[in-house]
Amino acid sequence: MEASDAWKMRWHAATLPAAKSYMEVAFEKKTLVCLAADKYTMAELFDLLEAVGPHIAALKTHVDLVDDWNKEEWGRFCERAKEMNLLIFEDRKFADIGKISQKQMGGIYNIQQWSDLVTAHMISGPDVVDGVQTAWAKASRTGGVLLLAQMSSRGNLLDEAYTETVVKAGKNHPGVFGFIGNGSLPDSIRHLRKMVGEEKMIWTPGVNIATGDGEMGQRYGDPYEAVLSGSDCIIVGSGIHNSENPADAAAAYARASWKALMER
Ligand code: 5BU
Repeated sequence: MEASDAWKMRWHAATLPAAKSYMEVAFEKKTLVCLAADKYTMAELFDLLEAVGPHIAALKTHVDLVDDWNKEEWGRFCERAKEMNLLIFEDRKFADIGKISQKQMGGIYNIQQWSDLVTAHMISGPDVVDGVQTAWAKASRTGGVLLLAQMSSRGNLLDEAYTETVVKAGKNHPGVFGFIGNGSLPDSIRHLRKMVGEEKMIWTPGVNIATGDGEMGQRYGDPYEAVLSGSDCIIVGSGIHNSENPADAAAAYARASWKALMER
């Protein structure tokens, strides 16, 4: 079997190189897991990456959460992630006008230099995508934007009409890698997949083997169900990093996600 057999229509329809890279890595490692590495020190981040790296296909960061962040160690952290064949995904949720989003890709964290993927809200209009893409281009790099079409948190304001508008605008945009969907509700994912079609990715946070309510309004759905419903990547944080054995937990999420892709 090759990656194209595993991913079928998604593989053939994909246009962004980053989408094929992700699908290849996922195929090689038999995992559709993106780790949400929500840790607050560089040492914890390194430990988590070493433990979990073999079982994941992408690494999601919140660079501004890290108490002892510094450029040198962050550089090494990203290098290590690359050695482990991971896409680096900064969940920055850009939302400003295009030119400011472009500048926010730089600054002290210099996201444009090390990220392969970033998130953006389309609340300010489609130019946010162009802003982010211009930043990568100026840094002589390429990357993809995941637009927030849905969210996993309770009471969020991304209603159906908003989701539809985002998908319509993002679906044919070459700089859009895909959409964030609500991993806690399989029906929402199915609905989103219908709107999105086959070409773009749907990545879903709000996934935990223990389904139900999480902390502070987070909601969780089952990893296997999320992929069966049309998610291409399950974003898992505490389900992995808060478990007693993060490596075993990550392997379990990987198995569930891969089994679902094979059945899909
Ligand atoms: P958790 O520990 O698995 O609940 O972490 C979820 C991660 O996904 C966390 O880093 C959030 O910032 C991120 N997230 C989310 O939970 N829900 C959303 O709708 C979006 C991102 Br967008």
